[in-house]
Amino acid sequence: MRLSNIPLLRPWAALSLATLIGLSSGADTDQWKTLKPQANAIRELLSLDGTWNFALPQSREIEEDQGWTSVIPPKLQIPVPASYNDIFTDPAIRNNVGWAYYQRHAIVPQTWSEGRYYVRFDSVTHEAKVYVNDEEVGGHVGGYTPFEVDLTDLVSPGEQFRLTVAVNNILTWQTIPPGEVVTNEAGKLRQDYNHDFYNYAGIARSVSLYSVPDVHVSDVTVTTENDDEGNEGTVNYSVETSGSNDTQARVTLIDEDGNEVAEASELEGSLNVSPVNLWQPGAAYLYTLRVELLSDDTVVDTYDLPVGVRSVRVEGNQFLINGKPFYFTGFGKHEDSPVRGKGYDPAYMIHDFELMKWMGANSFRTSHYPYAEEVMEYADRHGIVVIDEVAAVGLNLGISAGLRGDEPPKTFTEDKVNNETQKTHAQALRELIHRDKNHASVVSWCVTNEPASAEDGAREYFQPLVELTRELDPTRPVTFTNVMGATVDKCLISDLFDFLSLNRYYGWYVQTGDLESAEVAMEEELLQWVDEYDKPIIMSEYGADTLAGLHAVDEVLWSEEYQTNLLRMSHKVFDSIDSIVGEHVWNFADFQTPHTGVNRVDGNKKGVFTRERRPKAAAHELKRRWLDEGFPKLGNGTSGA
Ligand code: GCB
Repeated sequence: MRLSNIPLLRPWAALSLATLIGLSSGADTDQWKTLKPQANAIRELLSLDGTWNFALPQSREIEEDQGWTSVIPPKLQIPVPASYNDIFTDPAIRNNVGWAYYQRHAIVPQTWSEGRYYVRFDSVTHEAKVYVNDEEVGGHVGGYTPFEVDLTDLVSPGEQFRLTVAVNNILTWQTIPPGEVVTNEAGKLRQDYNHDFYNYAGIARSVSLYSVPDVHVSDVTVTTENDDEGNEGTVNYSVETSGSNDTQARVTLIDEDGNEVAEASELEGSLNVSPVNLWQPGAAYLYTLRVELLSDDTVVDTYDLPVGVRSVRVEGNQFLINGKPFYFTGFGKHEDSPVRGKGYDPAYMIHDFELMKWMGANSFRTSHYPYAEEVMEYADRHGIVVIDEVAAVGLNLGISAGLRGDEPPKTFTEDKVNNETQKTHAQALRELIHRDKNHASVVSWCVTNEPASAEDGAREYFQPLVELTRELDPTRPVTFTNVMGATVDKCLISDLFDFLSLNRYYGWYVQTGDLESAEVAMEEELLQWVDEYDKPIIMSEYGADTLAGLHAVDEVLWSEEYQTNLLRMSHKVFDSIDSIVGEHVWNFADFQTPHTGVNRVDGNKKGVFTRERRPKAAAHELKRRWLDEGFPKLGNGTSGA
């Protein structure tokens, strides 16, 4: 589906799960089914990151403009990976609505004459069309998950080719996340959307060329089981190959010291390890699952997958990791930094993890979209727990209408969030789970952030998506974040989920400036959820906008003291309620937002760090709390980080 073609609308309310699953995958091709490339004795991997040429189209219609059929001059050059919006000084680029072109030349090495080779995009936001010389060879819809194009029959080894990527940043009611393009009073296109982060666009993650042999590993899926003590562990695995089902294989599990601890010779099976080193929060242990494909005892392909053995389940009002109650400390985050926008940056990534470790944060939510694969790998390696969220944010017209004091329009209607949106949403879930299914750090899927869950149509929209999520991965608990106002008596979907995630702004958007009243109101509401559901509750967002450096003796909004006091007040309430199993402060760092709201001053300032990652007073408050040995909620074997 192209973003630029708004599909015909059909009544969607009668959609059943069977219908949904009976639909095609929602993508035109299976270019999204890409296993992360790696270099080893058999496979090669070349980065195409660096400086590309860049241009906006002369006209709005990509078919008319056909910018890819010519060489884009190096007048404007752009770093990959990065969002394009903040790189240049020209407002036409920053505020572009529609297509933009990236181009570079590349060569498939002469030595890759055997086997197949691909170009892989870790993400292009939000839609990509890929051209090799003058020909369109592939594309992808969805700004936060990878895709690849098989180049084998398109370019010869040793041949230089022109690689052009047309990038579209348009959001419609049928994209995830949704949005709407309007023509403003001055006759210009403007992208509107209902989420509170800037619509950064571009080639935000790495691009690579990679080679594989003809018969190769095309996918690996693992699930793990273990007893709570770590005496016995099992790695269930299943390997897909480009060859036939009777491809010979050797599958080995290797421990961190390089010892083989289990071996099998089938493409699907279970490997037992006893005793097993468990993957634990704050104490990660990763085995390597090495898959080798054989032909007459010669290894023809090999792929290494890091595997953490751990179990996750919800029991009563507890969230258990390896059978022990886990209490989440940490944040809702964003991929956001100055100049790069949403571009992947390893320095910011590792620094963020180090700051979280410094203050005892053991977890985060990938609010509000899948993060770079490197982030997930780092979380696996360092024992950080992740709630993995799909980019389904802004399925709620009530929030911004509420802020303007308008009567909220309906969200789930034929001309807004409809059955086509649901199809895109289902595909986004497929792509997220396909990409992240093997990460030990991922303990839950979050299928949406703050939808209009109290509105008619919410249940019909979400029930099939929750069922699809469970079908795609029966091993991880499923959640969504509930918006303030969709209270226990009004929310139509909370019973569908394994645990509750509540975003609450007591003391900020309500009871503003009055923390005493906020405490009473928050406790009262949380106890209603506890009474209604015997489920764990994570406080998935709470916080206050804070201008770093603004200090006050009294309770002054936007001051560092107010943010600290609001967190303290919230923690007092959380500590008094058993079912609260986690606290994710909104947000880790200040981040950029659309420039269309008067309630944001150069972005959202609810970070406990500034956008440049300098701590506000709240960071020290959280550090004191989360690393305090007497912290009432940690214990039971869970650790800070
Ligand atoms: C929310 C949203 C988040 C916003 C935040 C805020 O509930 O989930 O995306 O940034 O509130 O600061 O208003």
